[in-house]
Amino acid sequence: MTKYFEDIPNIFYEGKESKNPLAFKYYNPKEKIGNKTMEEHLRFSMAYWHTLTGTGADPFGVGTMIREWDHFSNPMDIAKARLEAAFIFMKKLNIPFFCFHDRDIAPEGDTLAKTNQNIDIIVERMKELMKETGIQLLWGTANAFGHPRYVHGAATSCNADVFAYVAAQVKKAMEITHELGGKNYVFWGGREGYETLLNTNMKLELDNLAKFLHMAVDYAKEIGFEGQFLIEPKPKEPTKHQYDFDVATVFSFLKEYDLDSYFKMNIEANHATLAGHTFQHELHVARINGILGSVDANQGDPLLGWDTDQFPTNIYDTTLAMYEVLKNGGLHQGGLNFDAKVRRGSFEPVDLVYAHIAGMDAFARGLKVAYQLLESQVLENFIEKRYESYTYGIGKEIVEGKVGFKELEEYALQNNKIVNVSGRQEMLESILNQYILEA
Ligand code: XLS
Ligand code: NI
Ligand code: NI
Repeated sequence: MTKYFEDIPNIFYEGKESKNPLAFKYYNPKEKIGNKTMEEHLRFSMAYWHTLTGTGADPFGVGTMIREWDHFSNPMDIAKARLEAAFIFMKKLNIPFFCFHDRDIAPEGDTLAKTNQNIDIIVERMKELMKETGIQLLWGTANAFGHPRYVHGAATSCNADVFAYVAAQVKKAMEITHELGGKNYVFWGGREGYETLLNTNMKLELDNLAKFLHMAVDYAKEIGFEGQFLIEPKPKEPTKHQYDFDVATVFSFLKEYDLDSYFKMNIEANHATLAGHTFQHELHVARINGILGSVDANQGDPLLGWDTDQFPTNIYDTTLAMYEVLKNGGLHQGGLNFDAKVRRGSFEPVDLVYAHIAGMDAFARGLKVAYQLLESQVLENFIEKRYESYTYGIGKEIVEGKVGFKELEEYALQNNKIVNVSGRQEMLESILNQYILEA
C-alpha cells in the first residue's frame, strides 16, 4: 500500500489517563461489556463520502480539505487513489466496516455502461483490499440525488425515463453490494420529496416509490442478496418535504404498501433532530416496532436547522442511543456508521483521525454507561412501578381487552378518588447523570 496518512501512527487504546490525542481513551475493542466485546457491540463504520470525497465546500466557498489522494487529473486515478487511502485510514484506526454510495467509489462515465465499467474496476481492487485487511462492507447505496437528471427526484420523479435510469443504477449498486458481501443495503430518499404541491402528484409519486421498492425486493431475491434492506428517514433537505420524514412516517408507508416485512430503519441522529425528535425517540420507535436496523452516528447543532453531520461527541446522547441499542439486543447486521464530516476549518488529514477517535470514544463511553444503567434496572423498575395499575383490577381488564366504554363508565361512576403519583423526572435525570459521571 502507498503513502497516505504516513505521519499518522496506528491508533491504540491507552485508557482514560492518557493525554495522547492520537489514542483511544475509552474504545478498547477487545474489552468485554457483558457477553460481547466493545468491537462486537459497536460495529463502527467509516462513511466513504465524507471521509474520502468530502471537499469542505459550502454555499459560500470552495473546498478547503487537503487530500493527497485527490492530486490527479483523471477521475479514475483519483478514485483508485481514494480507495487505497480509505483502507490505510480504516486500518490505522481499526475501523472494521465501511459504507459507500456507488458514485463515491467511481466516477460517472459518458454512458451508463461506461459508468458501470468504472465501478467494476474499483470493485475488483476493493475486493482484494477487503480480503487483505478483513474490513467489511456494512452497507452500499446509490447516489440518486447528485446528478442533474435527478432534479425532480429519482423513483418519485415526474419523468418515467428517470425512474428507469434509477432502477438500472440501483440494480447495479445492489449487485456490487452483494458481490462485496455487504451486510445491508440502504435507501435514503435523496430527492424523494417535493418543493411545492402546486406541481406535484403526491399520490402517484408515493405509489411509484412503493413500486420501486417492490422491484428492489424482487431483484434481491433473484440474485440471492440476503443483506438487510434499510430505509433512512429524513424530514427535509434537499427537498422541502422529504417523503421519508421520520421512522413513524416510513413505517406507515411500508405497511400501506405491504413492504414492512422487508425493511428496517437506518436511523441518523441529525435527521432525528431535524424532524423535531430526539435521537433516542427515533431509535425507540424503531425498536418497539422491531425495525431498528442500523445507525448513522453523527450529531447536529441545536442552533442550526440543517444536517450539519458533525462527529458525535455528546455523551448524554450516545448513552441514551446505546441504551436503546442494548435493549434491542444489539445492532445485529447493522452498525454505527460515522455519517459525519469534519468542519470546513479542520482541513488537515489528521483531523479525520481526531474526529473518528472522538466519535468512537464517545460511543464506547456511552456503551459502558448504558450497560451499567441497564444492569441496575433502575429505569426498568421505575417504569414497571409507574404502570402498575395495569397489572390488577380494572387496569388488567383494559390490557386484556375485557372491558369497553360501558364497563369503564360503571367503574368510573363508583370510583370517586383518582390518585396520581409524581413522574419523578428530575430524580431520574439526576440518577442518569450519576451513571454518566461515575460509570
Ligand atoms: C444524507 C444522508 C446520506 C445517507 C446515504 O443526509 O444521511 O448520507 O446516509 O445516502
Ligand atoms: Ni445518513
Ligand atoms: Ni444525513
